[in-house]
Amino acid sequence: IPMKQIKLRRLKMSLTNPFTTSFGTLQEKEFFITEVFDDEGRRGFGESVAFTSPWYSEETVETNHHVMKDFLIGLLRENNINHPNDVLEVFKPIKRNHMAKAALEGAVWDLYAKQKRIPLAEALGGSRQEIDVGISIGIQPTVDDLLQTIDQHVREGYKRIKIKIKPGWDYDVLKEVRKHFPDTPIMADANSAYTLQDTEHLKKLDELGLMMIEQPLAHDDIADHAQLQAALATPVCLDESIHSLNDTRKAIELGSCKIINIKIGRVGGLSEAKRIHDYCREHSIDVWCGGMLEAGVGRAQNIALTTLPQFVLPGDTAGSALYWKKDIIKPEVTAANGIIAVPDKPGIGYEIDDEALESFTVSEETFPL
Ligand code: OSB
Ligand code: MG
Repeated sequence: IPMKQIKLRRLKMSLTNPFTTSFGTLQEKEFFITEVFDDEGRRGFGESVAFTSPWYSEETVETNHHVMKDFLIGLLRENNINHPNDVLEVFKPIKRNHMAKAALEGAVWDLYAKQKRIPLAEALGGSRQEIDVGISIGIQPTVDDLLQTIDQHVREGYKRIKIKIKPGWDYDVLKEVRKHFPDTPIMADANSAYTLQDTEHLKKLDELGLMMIEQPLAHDDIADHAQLQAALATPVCLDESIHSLNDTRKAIELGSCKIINIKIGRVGGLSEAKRIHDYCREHSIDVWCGGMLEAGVGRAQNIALTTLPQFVLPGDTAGSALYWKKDIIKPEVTAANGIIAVPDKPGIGYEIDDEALESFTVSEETFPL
């Protein structure tokens, strides 16, 4: 893949609503937009998804910057990339730092698809023209606020509602939600807020008919989740615990979960995400595409990935307007009745809004490739 230079652009964007999980509240998003250029003026874009604090995983905006600048870009420069799948191999000497790797790999995928003049979805092997999406609702100040927020999004047509939970904001809240929304597909995400000692308490959730409970136990655990899943009727979905195809295989073999949330950044890029998808398809494990409060580039990648056939459950990639006053892509992502139309233009399929991109840019650096 001919590539001549790469730009790392640091952006700062304010969320329209603060987003609260069991690990903290996010109000501002700082991240990198990566941009690879070829000789013919084509530009491939990627996005880093780590937050400023290592709350979700150990990566941060700063570690993404350090690892891209001091290690990964050099590997891209020194090695031949014939296909975007090669990037994963070329980055192998560097351990983990999956979000940093995915930020660069995504830009290579976009450029590759643009050079081939095909949509990213097609380059990945996906065929859906529409995808179903749900919405993730952060922890709210009161149960009334939560019920009102849910009501609004149910009326907008989102296909399932995900509710963030933590000790003290779980069973009673969800029971109230279920009472008001008896037929709505509802799930809960704990972001690692519990331990096996909470098993009896979590078993109470079984009566609420949740689609799944996401990442109830430690971020670095697979074994305890198997014990918990054996005790629960509610399917366990793993998010934070799954970093690779290997983690996926072990979790499935141990019975640690029945569903997997695939996030491109968490697993080191689109190629690994696709491998995880393929493995889950062979093993009849349902998957869905998670979110990291992405701006438009990350959102577009999530949409392209979700066109693969085993993404049978609605993902977290809601419309741009739920996150940003203004997004960095044209048109912005919109979901009508919980359905997003997959773009048919080359690459990520959305234009970059260069003016918006510029307005959110805090700093930028260019490196030869
Ligand atoms: O656990 O899926 C998560 C947001 C930030 C960090 C972790 C998570 C989330 C979400 C929202 O649930 C995803 C989104 O709407 O992009
Ligand atoms: Mg999660």
